[in-house]
Amino acid sequence: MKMKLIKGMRLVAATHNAGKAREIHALLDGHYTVVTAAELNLPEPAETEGTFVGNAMLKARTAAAFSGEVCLADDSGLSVAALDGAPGIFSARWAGPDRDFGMAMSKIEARLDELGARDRTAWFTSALAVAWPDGPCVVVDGRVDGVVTFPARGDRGFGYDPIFIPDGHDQTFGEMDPDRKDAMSHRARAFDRLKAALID
Ligand code: ITT
Repeated sequence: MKMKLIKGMRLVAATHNAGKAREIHALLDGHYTVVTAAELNLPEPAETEGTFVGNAMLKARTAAAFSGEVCLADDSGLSVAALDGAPGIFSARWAGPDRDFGMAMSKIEARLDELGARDRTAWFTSALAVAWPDGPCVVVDGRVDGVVTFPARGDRGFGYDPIFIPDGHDQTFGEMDPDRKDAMSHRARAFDRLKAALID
């Protein structure tokens, strides 16, 4: 009974990534008052876990402990099959301290070239965790499959969106209308599961 998200309540989005925060707002559809960890000046924990799920829980729990509020965290990333799933949980770290995703996308292309790999299979994963300040934490994940393409195309979205084409589509996430991305993305699929678990 207690572990539900009641419409109208305030939720802290435990993220410092503006692109993610925008999508979280859109996917919650105005049903919650969302304030971000960046707005509350909450500290960013080191992502020491080895999985998306582990790091999402770590971020949600840390934010809940500091804020005393219900916190929602997303840990996500792009995995490339020919690179054994890299950059994966290291997706943000591949972009360096300046969060240079042009560089991170070039690094993926360069690694594929070095390997002579032709397989462009890739997927995005999002793990979403909701933590209550008194301890409980619920976590789900979602995935969207596709391919990576070079050169990068489109300036919408964020991060690796300009090199990712979801299966069955021609546009990259970087070219797509944000509403279309939000209808099929890894994050949208994780939100569907979260809503099924936590919203009556
Ligand atoms: P927070 O931890 O503060 O939320 P972050 O950017 O560090 O922000 P992550 O550790 O989860 O977040 O890193 C995931 C990276 O993967 C992120 O920086 C993006 O570049 C990339 N990524 C995740 N979802 C994406 C999406 O929908 N489109 C493009 N890139 C995405």
